[in-house]
Amino acid sequence: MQMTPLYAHLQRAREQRQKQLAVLIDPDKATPEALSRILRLANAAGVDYLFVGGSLLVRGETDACIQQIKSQSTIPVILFPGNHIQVSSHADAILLLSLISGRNPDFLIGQHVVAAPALRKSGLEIIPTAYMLIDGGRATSASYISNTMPIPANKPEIAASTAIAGEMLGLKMIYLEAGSGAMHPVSPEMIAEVHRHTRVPLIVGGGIRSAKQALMAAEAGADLIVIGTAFEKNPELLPEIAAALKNFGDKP
Ligand code: 1GP
Repeated sequence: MQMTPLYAHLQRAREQRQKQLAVLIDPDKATPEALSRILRLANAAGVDYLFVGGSLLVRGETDACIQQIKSQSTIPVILFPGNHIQVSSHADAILLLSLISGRNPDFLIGQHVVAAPALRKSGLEIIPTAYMLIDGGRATSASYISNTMPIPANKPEIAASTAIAGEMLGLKMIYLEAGSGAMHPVSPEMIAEVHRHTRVPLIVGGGIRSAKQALMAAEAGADLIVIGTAFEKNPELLPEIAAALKNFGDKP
């Protein structure tokens, strides 16, 4: 199997039980000033990745947002697209998300077909990702826009079977998503069940607001934690959560 740079890095981190942090930047919400502040904190804290995207971009300024990031940071930028138009060759990589928790063909393969020629030309590193929406206690943009039903939070066995199927289909990462601003993050029980049954790097995000919640997800088997809303509301949380994940292996 040919290894691509960022994916190889993600796999190595998993093998070495290092926990990584991605900051999610929504180009619609991040003003240039707010973005500069987050980037200063992310650079200082040694954040591993910046995810850029959202379920619905009203202003659609992904390119400008990434150009600003690239002028102020060397942290790799990974596109986390809500749809096929959110492709920017200024990024380093893209999570090619197949929404395998849902049964909407457009988000399983349709958007991918439309984006494929541009993706091939873009030079972006493509990371095929099994994207799974998990019920986080309230309706989310991702669920509404994709017109799909999330997996019930108390059904870890459904999440595990879905993740196994995704891995068998050749997807290279699994992303358990409670939805941006979720009331409840994905439970440690569900993360542990998915982790037990799969080998590819495991991303967990949605509703994580504290170092304690980030560590619980990491302890349960998440390799990469994604946080957006909490840092938008309180950027000062960033150094604390980043440090907690970096020191994960130091605990007795
Ligand atoms: C959403 O997983 C991400 O796609 C992050 O969610 O905004 O709730 O941190 P939050």
